[in-house]
Amino acid sequence: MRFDVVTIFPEMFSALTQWGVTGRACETSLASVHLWNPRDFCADARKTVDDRAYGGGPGMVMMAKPLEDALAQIQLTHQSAKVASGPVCLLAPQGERFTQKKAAEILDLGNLTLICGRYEAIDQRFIDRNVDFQLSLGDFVLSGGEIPAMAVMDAVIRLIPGALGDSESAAQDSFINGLLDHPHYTRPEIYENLSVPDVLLGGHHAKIADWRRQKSLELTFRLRPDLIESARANGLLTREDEQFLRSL
Ligand code: 9D3
Repeated sequence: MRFDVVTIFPEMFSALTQWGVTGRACETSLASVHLWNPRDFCADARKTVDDRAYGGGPGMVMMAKPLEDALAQIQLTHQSAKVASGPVCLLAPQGERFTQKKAAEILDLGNLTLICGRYEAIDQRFIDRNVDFQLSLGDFVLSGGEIPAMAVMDAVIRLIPGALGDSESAAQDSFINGLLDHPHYTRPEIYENLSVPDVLLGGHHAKIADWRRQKSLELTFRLRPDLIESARANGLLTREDEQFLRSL
């Protein structure tokens, strides 16, 4: 999976490329992250990438030209390597909500260009001419698109076959099966007078699996009833699951 990222803060991306699962995927070339700074594509000595908004109002607007010149360079690079350059995604509050399903769809694309906005906004003409789709992390205000871009890449990189070790991939099942995860415990057996549920200490694997499934169902039912609805609609609930849910 190849990502090309347009950002005026390329240094931020070491959080993704240097650490943990995503760092290892970059090191082993399962993923690559190429960073492009629109300031490097400015004609003027001041390296201006923003200007005041036509019509007035507070806040600056990112200019179309430096962004478009960065994009042109990305597309040239892909052309020379004889690879398709893939769609262009803008991270923006007005985008569609990013989900696990969209992470899987992006993985299928094989490569993606991500545009990170800063300041108040991006010139609409850049968006109209170049952006194929827009993604948002949700209804809260961040300072720019860099952290959302990293969140998207993290979610996608984890889906690359071989990116997770065996112990890590087990931990993925939970969202894939559409339910919240069950509670987890580790040593010591008693912590501050609180003990680990007996069933987990017994070594009876079928009973443990049943307990975990029920805890998943119960937590999801109480905290995210909407996920129970979609799990049901997607045929992910067994007759035993339905029977247990009726008992709650
Ligand atoms: C307070 C400024 N807002 C005016 C009503 C507009 C605005 C512009 C730029 C709000 C946020 C941003 C920067 N955010 C992103 O670029 C962003 C984002 C977000 O803020 N929340 C959730 N997902 C995303 S994806 C990109």
